[in-house]
Formats: sequence, structure tokens, C-alpha cells
Amino acid sequence: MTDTKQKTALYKRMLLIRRFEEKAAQMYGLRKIGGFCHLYIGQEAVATGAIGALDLKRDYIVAAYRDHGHALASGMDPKAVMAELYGKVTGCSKGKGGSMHMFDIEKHMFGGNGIVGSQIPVATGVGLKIRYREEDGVVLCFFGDGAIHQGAFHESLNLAKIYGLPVVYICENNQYGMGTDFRRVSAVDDFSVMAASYGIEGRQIDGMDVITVHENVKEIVEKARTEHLPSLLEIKTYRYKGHSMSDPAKYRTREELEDYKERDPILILKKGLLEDGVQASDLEAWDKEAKKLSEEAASFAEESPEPEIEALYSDILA
Ligand SMILES: Cc1ncc(C[n+]2csc(CCOP(=O)(O)OP(=O)(O)O)c2C)c(N)n1
Repeated sequence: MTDTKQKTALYKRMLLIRRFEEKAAQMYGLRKIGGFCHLYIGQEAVATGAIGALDLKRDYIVAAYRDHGHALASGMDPKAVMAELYGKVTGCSKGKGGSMHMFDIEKHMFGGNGIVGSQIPVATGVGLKIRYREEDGVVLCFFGDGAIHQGAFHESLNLAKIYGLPVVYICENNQYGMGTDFRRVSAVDDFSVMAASYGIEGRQIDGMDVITVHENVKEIVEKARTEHLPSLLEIKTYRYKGHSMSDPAKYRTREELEDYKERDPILILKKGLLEDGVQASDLEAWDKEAKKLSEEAASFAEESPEPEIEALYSDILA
């Protein structure tokens, strides 16, 4: 059972992600942020609930390019995340990665990957390192519905099963891969059934309810940790904004969007907290705090210097 204290922590995290993303969108509009930028608004319950089930001293996160939410859910400093969006030297990747390359070695947040599906074998490799060194960590690997039909996904699940790797593969099904409805390109509507092909556990989970996400992931992480069992979770969610900043999202109806907004993850938990006896004034204060942290992150990014031109030649690995 998730108690009120834990629910409060999850609520604050989701609020921070929401307010941070709204600030990032505003700053993108003002051209303070350039390049690709994929917002996570609507999907907050997935990263928050799942990552909240980890012990990041020994567990790991590997994500796709829609990664600001995962970075903040890992406990990364919002200032370092915002500065990375601004391309400033104080950013978590020294301003060289931008939106798709959030990374923090201390928080075990291993990115942020721009190539669709590329993070799946990377996460599998981290799982292999855990087994090889006889550690007791678990890897959460996040990817979208657009990545699940990649060969790398199927090869990774097969390998994870035969080597007994502690990897939880999480498909964040937000219904669309860019402008493509997942049902148009998928042989099955329920991705969790794919787990059966590799003899591992599969679950389909409501991703608009952070408590449901949190409790399911907690349970499955324990199995991965103690029994070295990989698994596949399809977490059903929805992105409120376009694929990226330039997408007017004309491929879906206004009604569909409004329907999901009525099941907003922050609103659902707000209701739960009020039922638990939390004061409305506390909820308001936490929202103000999330806004303040996002404002401060933007000011910090604004005031930070650009990388030196010589930085082009450092941190080059290939
Ligand atoms: C290998 C590869 N193919 C195509 C692209 C272009 N691309 C960028 S995002 C995207 C859609 C991915 O959708 P999904 O995995 O569902 O993630 P979401 O954007 O919904 O979070 C595509 C096709 C890419 N980055 N990498």
C-alpha cells in the first residue's frame, strides 16, 4: 500500500515535471531553447510512479528522447536539466546534448537516446553488467509504442530471458508514434501479450494513475531483483502536446484530448490526497513551490555561460 507520505512525494514530483515542462515550452516559444524538444506533459505518472519504485544507489534508468520527466523523476537538479535545454555549459551534458540527452551518472540516469529503440539494447547491456558483477540492481528501460516493433526490442527480450537479466522493459504507449496511431502499425493492440513470446511476465497498466504504476512497478522490480526475471510492462498513457514543438497534432480529435485531460494524473492524485485528509492549502503551496523551482531553473539557465568553442573537441569518443 502506498501511504499518504509516499503519495505526497509522488504528487510533488509530478507537479514539478508539469510546471517545468510548461516553463520549457514558454522558453522555447521565446527562442531561448532551440533544436528538438519533446514535452512529457500528460505522461508524468509513468516516469514518476516507476522511477519512484527504484533505489537509485543500485538501480538504473535508460530512457528515450522524451526524457525531461525521467530526468526530474530521478532527482536530477532542475537547473541542470533546464541549462541543458538552453545548451549552456552548466547543463547536465555540458550543453552539448540538449533535450534528448539528459544524463546523470550519480543518479544512474543513463540517458536520453535520440535513435528510436536504441536504448533497449543499451539497457539490456546494463542488465548484463549487473549479472556479470553479481550486483543486485535493476534496470528500468523506457521506450515508446513506436519503438516496440524494432528488431532490437525482440533481440533484447530474448537475450534478457536466456541470461536472466534484471531489466524491466516499459513501453510508454502514448498512442502515437509522431502522427501514427499505434493501432495502424501494430499486429496487436495489447503489447503486454508480446512478453509471452519470450517466456517472461507481461502486464498492461493504466498510466494515468500514478499509484497503480508505482505499485505494479514496485512488485515487478522486486521480482527482477531477487529472481533475476525480466518483464515487459505496457503502460497506457497520453501526451497532451504534439510530438515535438512544431507538431500541431491534427491527427487526433479535440474530444480525445479532452477525454484524457479529464483523467489527468495530477488531478486523480489530488483527489486522492484530499480524500486522505490533506489540506487544499498544502496542495496549493506545493504547486507554487514547483513553479518557483521551474522559474529558478530558467533564470539559472539564462545566466549560465555558453560552452567555449574549444569544447567542440572535448568528450569526443569516436
Ligand atoms: C531509428 C529511428 N527511426 C526514426 C526516427 C524518427 N522518429 C523520431 S521520434 C519517432 C516516433 C517514435 O514514437 P514513440 O516511440 O512512440 O515515442 P513517443 O514520441 O511517442 O514518445 C520517429 C519515427 C528516429 N529518431 N530513429
